[in-house]
Amino acid sequence: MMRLDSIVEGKKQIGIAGHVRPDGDCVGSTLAVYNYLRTYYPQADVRLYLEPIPNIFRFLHNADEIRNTYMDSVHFDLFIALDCGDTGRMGEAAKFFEEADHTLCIDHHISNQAFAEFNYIDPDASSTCELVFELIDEDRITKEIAECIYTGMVHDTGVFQYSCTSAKTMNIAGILMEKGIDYPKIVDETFYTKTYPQIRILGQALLNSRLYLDGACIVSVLTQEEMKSYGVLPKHLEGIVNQLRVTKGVQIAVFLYENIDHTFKASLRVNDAVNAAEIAVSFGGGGHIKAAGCTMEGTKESVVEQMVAAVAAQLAKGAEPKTAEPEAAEPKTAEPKDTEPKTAKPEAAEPKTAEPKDTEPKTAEPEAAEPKVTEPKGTESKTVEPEEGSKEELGKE
Ligand SMILES: [Mn+2]
Repeated sequence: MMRLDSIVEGKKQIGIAGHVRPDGDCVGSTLAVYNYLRTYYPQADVRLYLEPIPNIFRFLHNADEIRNTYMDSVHFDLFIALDCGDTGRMGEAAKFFEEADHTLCIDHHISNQAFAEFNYIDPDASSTCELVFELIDEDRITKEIAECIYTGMVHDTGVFQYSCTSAKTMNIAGILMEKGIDYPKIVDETFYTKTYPQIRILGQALLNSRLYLDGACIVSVLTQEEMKSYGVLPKHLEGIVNQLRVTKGVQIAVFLYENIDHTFKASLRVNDAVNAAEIAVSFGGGGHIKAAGCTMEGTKESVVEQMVAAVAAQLAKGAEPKTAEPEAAEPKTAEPKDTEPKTAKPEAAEPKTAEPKDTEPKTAEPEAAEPKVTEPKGTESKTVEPEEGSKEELGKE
């Protein structure tokens, strides 16, 4: 069994990075490792590189030590990539990783090709934070480290709601709670609370939504002009796609926003036996089965048309009888899965839901400590998923 200690031992110059547009799991996992190394390896020079993090995560211990520039001329004897499916996701920090003597990757993206020297990758894990927990000794997890890990788990599971949440996830959360963390505060202040502009842009995005493919697909697009008029940035749009996803009858939700260069960033979430990652990959993106993302070019109308066509093709594929599958409920793309049955949904076509990783799943829920259940009423149980590779922003500020 891999241990972080055995890899770190003897290293003097250690670098850490997560993915661009850091989300809760990215910030939580990188800071958990950073704080662990600063606590137990004080003699090492440890540097954590991330793009500016959402303000909601600034309460995490040592968040003020995160470096946002990449000019250091140091050579790392170990560089650790967290929550990145590939080196490209590391952005500017990729150069440090590529030049390092030794590399370690800890990740849960299904698309991860084990690009480091040491790899600890489990697509069935709820979050990269859950994997960080597994790599370190439970007794060495301080309250500060526990806060980081718990925050990431909360974000990638949608507060333990998405189907990526396993019994193991809950057990780990329980252990972290016993470390003295203020868990209701973490959930409320980092996940549910939204600023007024965020609430208003969410409303606009919902008003802009349209159903396609007989109601199986919902798409909403926000333009730069709209974002400017509400005073919001891309990082403030977190959670919108998850709200679209709970529309009754919808199998796949797509949220697009226009970038400054007029390309469109798409976030996908699926409820049924279709693979969001396959759709995203066809546009050069990536992610998880249940949550994925990509960047598209074209006019607003044209990107919607291309996306709907890709969704239609994926839905048609999902409808084909699988070859030789005896099992009923098996979605073709089921994930590799682990042992436990994640969500036991009775329905046939239900894929278990792997989660998306990245991007982001926050849902807009207002309440605080409550266990909220965002169930779309009715029919099926859905699993919400988190995101994809695009995790984008979480954002509240
Ligand atoms: Mn993640």
